[in-house]
Amino acid sequence: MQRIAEVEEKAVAAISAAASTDELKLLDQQYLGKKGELTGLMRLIGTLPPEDKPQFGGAVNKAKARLQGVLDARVESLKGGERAAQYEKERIDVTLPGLTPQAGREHVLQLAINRIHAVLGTMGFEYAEGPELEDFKYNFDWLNYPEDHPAMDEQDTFYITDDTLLRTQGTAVQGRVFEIEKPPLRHYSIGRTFRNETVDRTHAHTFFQVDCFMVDEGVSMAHLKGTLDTLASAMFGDEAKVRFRPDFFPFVEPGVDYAISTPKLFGGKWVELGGAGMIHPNILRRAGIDTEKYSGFAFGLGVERIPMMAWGIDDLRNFLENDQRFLEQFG
Ligand code: FA5
Repeated sequence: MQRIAEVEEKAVAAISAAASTDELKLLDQQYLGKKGELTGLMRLIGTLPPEDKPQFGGAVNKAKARLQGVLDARVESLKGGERAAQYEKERIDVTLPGLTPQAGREHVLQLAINRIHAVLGTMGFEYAEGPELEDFKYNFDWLNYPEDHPAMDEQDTFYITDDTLLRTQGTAVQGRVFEIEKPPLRHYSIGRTFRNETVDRTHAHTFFQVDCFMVDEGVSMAHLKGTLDTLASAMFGDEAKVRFRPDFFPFVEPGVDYAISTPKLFGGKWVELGGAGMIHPNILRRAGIDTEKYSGFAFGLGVERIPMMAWGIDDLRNFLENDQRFLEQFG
């Protein structure tokens, strides 16, 4: 009997001192569980004389019931505080302003491309597209490259088979249009081109070109100049001037390279933009076009040069590195 009172007292003291419901769970096991101290006392009953058994059993059960009551009460009182602490930890302040999702923006090259679409579209040119994996025929052969012409080395590229390659110039689209349409023609394309090129500040292995051409009666270099003047003013402002210098491309005769200058940029220095000229009669004849009646101009340009010029970007590798700090500045 003495022992029961001792265990009970010890247990009540421990329960009162417990600081958390977890601790109480342990105490529950320690005293009231299957292997608990009070439960253990009950087992002593077998060693007692028969007349003492009922009294002893009753005392243990009473102690157990009382302990259970004390324990339950303590659990209740600690639970409230613990819940409050948990709520506090997980509290969401609904009055805080929300996080604005970061919206993307159009890539600086896309901005230039959009502008070119707008300008050439307004002048009546129709958009045409060709594949990036192009036939040798359209990229070189039909563009009047004589066999083994050194100009093909200049644009040495990634051949996939003997007859297919990653196109080196947007001009390849010309032959695809000639195959399905007859003059009068006004078309342009914008797309990726590829060259086996040593990469530096002004050269990439993958870059964008615009190619544009027109075939109609009486088309001359004056139309070419007028179109390029309009394009230059739209891209760089009214003061932009276009300069032609003789150059060679197998698919034009005469051929020129052209540069742009405006007082606002690079102190009016000439910046080369691309090549141009009158479409070679061999090409028109191959396409079944009467060269007595029709003539045409063509020009091509590198898209990267436009934002480089407009914003003074001095390294075109920036365009494809996807550095947010660079891209965020435009648009
Ligand atoms: C051509 O590609 C001709 N197809 C252009 C043309 C079209 C001439 C129609 C006549 C008639 P070229 O190789 O010069 O020409 O390239 C044209 C422009 O593409 C260059 O002026 C330059 O702006 C750009 N470009 C060429 N190579 C690279 C390169 N590796 N990286 C970035 N831009 C380039």
